[in-house]
Amino acid sequence: MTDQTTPKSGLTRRSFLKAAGATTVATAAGAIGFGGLAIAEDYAPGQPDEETIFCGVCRGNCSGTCKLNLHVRDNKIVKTSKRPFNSFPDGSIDRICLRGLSHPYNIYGPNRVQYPMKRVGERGSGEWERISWEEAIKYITDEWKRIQAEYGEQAIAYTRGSGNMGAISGVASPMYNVFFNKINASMIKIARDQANTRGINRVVGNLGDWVLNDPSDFKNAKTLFVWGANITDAQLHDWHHVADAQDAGTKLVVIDPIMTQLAARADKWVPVKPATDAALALSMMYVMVDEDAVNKPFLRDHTCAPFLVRSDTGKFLRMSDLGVEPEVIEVAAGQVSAASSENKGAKVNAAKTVTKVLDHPAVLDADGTVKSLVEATDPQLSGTYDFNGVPCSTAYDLLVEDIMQYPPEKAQDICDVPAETIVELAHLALDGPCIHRLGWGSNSYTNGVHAAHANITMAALTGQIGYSGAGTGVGDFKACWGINAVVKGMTAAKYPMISALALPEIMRTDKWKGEDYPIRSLYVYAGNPVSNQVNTNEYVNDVIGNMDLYVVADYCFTDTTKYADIVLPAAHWFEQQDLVVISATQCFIHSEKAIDPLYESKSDFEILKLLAAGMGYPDLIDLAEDEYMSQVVDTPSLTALGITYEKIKENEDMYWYPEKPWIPWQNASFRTESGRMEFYVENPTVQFDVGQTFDEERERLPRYINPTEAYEGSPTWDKYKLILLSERPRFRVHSMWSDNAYLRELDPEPTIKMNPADAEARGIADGDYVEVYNDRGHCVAKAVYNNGIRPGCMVYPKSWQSHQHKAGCWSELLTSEYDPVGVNESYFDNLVEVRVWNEE
Ligand SMILES: Nc1nc2c(c(=O)[nH]1)N[C@H]1C(S)=C(S)[C@@H](COP(=O)(O)OP(=O)(O)OC[C@H]3O[C@@H](n4cnc5c(=O)[nH]c(N)nc54)[C@H](O)[C@@H]3O)O[C@H]1N2
Ligand SMILES: Nc1nc2c(c(=O)[nH]1)N[C@H]1C(S)=C(S)[C@@H](COP(=O)(O)OP(=O)(O)OC[C@H]3O[C@@H](n4cnc5c(=O)[nH]c(N)nc54)[C@H](O)[C@@H]3O)O[C@H]1N2
Ligand code: SF4
Ligand SMILES: [Mo]
Repeated sequence: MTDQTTPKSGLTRRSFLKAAGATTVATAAGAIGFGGLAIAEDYAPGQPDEETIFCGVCRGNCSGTCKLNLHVRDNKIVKTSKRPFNSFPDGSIDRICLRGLSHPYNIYGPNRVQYPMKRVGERGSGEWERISWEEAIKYITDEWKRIQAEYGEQAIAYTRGSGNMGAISGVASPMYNVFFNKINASMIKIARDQANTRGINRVVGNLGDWVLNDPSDFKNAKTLFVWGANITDAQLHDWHHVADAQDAGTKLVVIDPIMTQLAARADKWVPVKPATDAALALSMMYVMVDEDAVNKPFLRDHTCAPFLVRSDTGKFLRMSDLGVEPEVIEVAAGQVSAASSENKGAKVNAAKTVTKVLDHPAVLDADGTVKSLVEATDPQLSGTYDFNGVPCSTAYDLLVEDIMQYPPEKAQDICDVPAETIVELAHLALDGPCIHRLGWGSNSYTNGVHAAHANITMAALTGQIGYSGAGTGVGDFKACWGINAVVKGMTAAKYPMISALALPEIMRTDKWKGEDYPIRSLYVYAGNPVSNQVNTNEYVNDVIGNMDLYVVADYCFTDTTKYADIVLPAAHWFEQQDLVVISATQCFIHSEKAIDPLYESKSDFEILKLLAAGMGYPDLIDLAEDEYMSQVVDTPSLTALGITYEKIKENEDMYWYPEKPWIPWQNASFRTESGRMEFYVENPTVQFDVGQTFDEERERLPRYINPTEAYEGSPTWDKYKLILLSERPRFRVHSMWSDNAYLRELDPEPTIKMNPADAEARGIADGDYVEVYNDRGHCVAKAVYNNGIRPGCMVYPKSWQSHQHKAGCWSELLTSEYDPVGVNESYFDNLVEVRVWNEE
């Protein structure tokens, strides 16, 4: 048996290649990998007969899903290069980034998990022994059987990260549900990227999670507002659309507390105080209302503005309240998008027609009488009505009452944006068409739902939504609709999904929502929760620490594999075929298998089959990959669009929609009950049920509320005075590429960006190693002076692995508090302090 430990230090490419020669002698398995890299180094073009090129899709969570040429020589991937999209013959989305170019290192580098391993040292020590696949599967499934017999079937849980956008082995794969539903395991759902979705979808309805005009439409906007997104780095693949728009005359306004590279390119940069976007948007709306510049016809015809609201229940006054029987009609069920908050996984579209009860809202007509919305000729935006002693106001009046609390002079103090700037922004937003592109800035605080709610409400006031150049939304991923996620052998899940945010408490108490609910094993794939979830120490101690068996399937070593009892070697993306159904390109894309899985790795699809057999279901997953994918794609709705699995394979990529670019909410047709923008939320619901309570009244309209920690005067303000933000670095996608030595030459070590004033006040010089700390943990990194960071904030490029820090890790510092409605991890809602690091 051979021992293998996590590589401790990054190597430069030169030293790596030198070392490679020595290592090839030492391990036979290593020889395959290092040989590949040596060829990458020696590769000279001009020998086409020796090279085969495969079509690959780069499919991590940057969401770019760029098509890549995989150049294979002698059964090794020696190079990657960009590959044209057939759906866009103008070449407009052909692209590749440094990460895409450096895949060979991820595939052949020393960080690859090569064979199944069982932990021999302490959890977290990174010491394992090599075992065979048979031993690994037997060990896991014997333990699972024991655990289920002892604690109940729910005690086995599984969770996915965002590591692979594929539908066969990735996060959009229905195959995990085929297996884990069969054994009635609990699904733990990651809790991220959903607060702004909640805030938006509760106003416009659900058309998928991240819905906005295709970025190629940016150029049709007069102004592009970017709120808390760092497109040059985090949507590198979309940056060219922004640059094209600027060339075409679109004004770029970036609202971000820090001078990002995007902000540096903007016509206007608005360094808003963190977590105050809702107040800024409400104040812009104040200006619009105050100047009587709102789009009244749009408000009347396409929003809930004229609906009367009962002051006693907070609900709309309905015609049934006035004694009119509701109408009952049959309607065709809408399609459901592939991109959902369920981890970017696939959703199902089951029923063909549904029965709808139409209890129309009551409105005030021009003649002063109350009528059904469908009968009134000119529903009034303002007015009151006395319903048997219950005062009712229009939804618009209630919104305006809220908005009137935020005159620019007051918002200026909250947001630290000058009142004149707020007025200027309001005027720009009125002078449409405008696109408001929201990122995950405001989403990362416990008040994030309201920031998005406020922003989409602004679109109700301007009417700029649903046509070319006009829209508001997140719009990073795109939904490919119409897929089917129920494949052969899949049974319904027995237990509801559990939010990852509820897991620590469940593990501490063995209870969920007051009932006994012990969990003893977690299977993690395509994710690195120790690095990417909040509050690492809580996760490691309470979640992993209370597990009997923690299994991680990954293709490389990570902070999470370090704590695994069993590590399973997954195949890299290019060692298997897959199908992409969620993508920034809005294309279905097929990724070919270019080489066989290296070492003893297996695709997750194959791993699932082994696990199923081990649990007594050898025939559960009995179709070939292609047959399952045909079940996913060959649905009536996609066939009607001319999209079939066979055609996707033939064309490599197919745009999912008949027209380009796709623009959501066309003809102001929304997916709410009324078909209108319901900025007044009659029935607020939570993103995820964790047995929580929430304040319904607060959720009805967009409000500005304090975040949990990241504000002056918060409960921890006496001890900690710096807000800790993170950014997605262009050198990694989350933790992926962390140990890629090619990229480490450009970006060698963890850093923290500080405003010099904050640094000097603490005696910190540019380049000092500093310790960032709070009550939850600490982290050591190199301080980098940066005048573009808002004083009072610090920013770290995220997801360095713990072995790359001198001590600690960034996620240790992050709060696990969450808003009961958004149930979202709040990555930026943290206060910290910083001091010079003293090695001892
Ligand atoms: N290279 C790379 N690309 C990625 C990823 C990656 O890891 N690496 N991850 C992908 C994933 S999963 C996601 S979810 C997306 C995220 O995409 P983005 O949201 O674009 O990513 P961030 O870098 O977090 O950018 C958030 C920005 O919000 C700003 N901000 C912080 N607080 C506030 C605030 O209160 N208000 C406003 N207006 N702005 C604020 C921050 O300064 C930062 O510039 O990126 C995707 N793309
Ligand atoms: N501080 C801070 N933390 C954050 C955020 C933040 O803004 N700030 N953002 C959060 C957000 S929005 C997100 S989406 C998360 C992302 O968090 P994660 O989903 O954990 O992201 P990755 O680090 O990309 O982890 C993916 C893992 O999957 C592995 N992998 C890739 N392909 C495969 C495969 O085919 N099979 C298997 N078995 N494994 C594979 C990769 O090697 C990698 O280890 O991070 C969150 N964490
Ligand atoms: S990492 Fe993202 S932007 Fe870069 S090549 Fe891959 S998909 Fe494209
Ligand atoms: Mo994300």
